[in-house]
Amino acid sequence: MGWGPFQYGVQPEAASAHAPYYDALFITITLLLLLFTVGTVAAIIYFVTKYRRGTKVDRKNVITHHTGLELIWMGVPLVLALGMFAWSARNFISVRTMPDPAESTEIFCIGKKWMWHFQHMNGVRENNELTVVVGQPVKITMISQDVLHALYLPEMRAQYHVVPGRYTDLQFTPTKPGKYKILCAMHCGTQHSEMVGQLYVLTPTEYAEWLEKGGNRYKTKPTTVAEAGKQIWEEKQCANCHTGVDNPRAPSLAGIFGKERVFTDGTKRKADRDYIRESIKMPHNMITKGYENTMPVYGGTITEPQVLALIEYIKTLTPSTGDFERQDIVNSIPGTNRDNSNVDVANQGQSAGNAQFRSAEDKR
Ligand code: HEC
Ligand SMILES: [Cu+2]
Repeated sequence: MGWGPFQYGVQPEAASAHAPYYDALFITITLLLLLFTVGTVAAIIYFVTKYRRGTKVDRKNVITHHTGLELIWMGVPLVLALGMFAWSARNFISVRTMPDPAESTEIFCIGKKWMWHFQHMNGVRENNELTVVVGQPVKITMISQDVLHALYLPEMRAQYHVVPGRYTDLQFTPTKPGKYKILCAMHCGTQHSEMVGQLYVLTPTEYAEWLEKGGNRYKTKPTTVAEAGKQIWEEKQCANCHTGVDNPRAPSLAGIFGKERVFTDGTKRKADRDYIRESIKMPHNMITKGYENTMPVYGGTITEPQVLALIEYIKTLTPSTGDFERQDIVNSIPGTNRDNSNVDVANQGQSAGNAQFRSAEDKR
């Protein structure tokens, strides 16, 4: 859909109960602004032309005061401004009033550099993805694990700060099934623009199916070990960082099997099964040259059969695989097109401060 600021059309799609109210107010204020801007500029141009030096116009009887006119130009904007205030306040109160817990789905959200974790009350967890049912009010309780973030769901017209050390909340009622954007609206660090995800609004039947699969949209019946590995790869969101080619977040794993890997301390090791296993379970033991220890430690959260399957899948990777949907989203946001062929070493250096933070956090 076009380029840069025009990619969304004039407004993102309106897909929540609140969205039409938001849009009505937004469009009214924009039109009023346009009206005043055009009116003022037109009057300026008219008078500047008419009374410019050298024109033959009547300059006698200059008006110094006109009570009626002054009342109009103070009164009309005052009424309009108060009207906008009252209307905005009403919208604000309605969007900030949380739904009745008995009639809504409650979800927890944790923001961290640079990911969104969601947890449903039934225990289903999602990373950079959130699945909800159409028509059902959703209340999200949010907190940040590090810096200020802001959960932004443009199609829901919902946005609120995610603050470290304090719970905040946000509500919306999705009205149209579909796949929408999750963004971070607070500049939170070097990879802020990649703190993105997808919001899935499902019909009740689709949602039931999704729940049946344990809240996993990827699970089909795998036939080979490598296919099982692909599912774990998708579930664990390895492709958030590992894409087909080396990028600032992580090295590509395509074709690394059997190759010699070089680490930051200058040592080398052949990428055999044991190496890949250790790299997944204890990634901080060996840090690939050019990277930081920012990979999550999967040690306790991944089983041996899963690791074996992942190894088989990694063997099948090529530069054009392992690049999942998320990549499209990242690339569709202006300014975040990652030219992977052109890894910027300076950019990698910038995350040095976080590396320390991350490693502390991963030891939890
Ligand atoms: C938050 C980003 C991130 C995620 C998610 C992530 N990794 Fe990594 N991974 C890295 C980084 C950065 C490195 C390089 C530094 C290092 O060696 O620890 C790396 C290195 C590796 C290596 C060693 C690569 C080499 O260069 O020799 C393997 C294998 C690997 N990851 C597998 C995985 C698998 C499998 C998953 C999913 C279960 C995964 N990673 C998830 C960031 C990530
Ligand atoms: Cu953020």
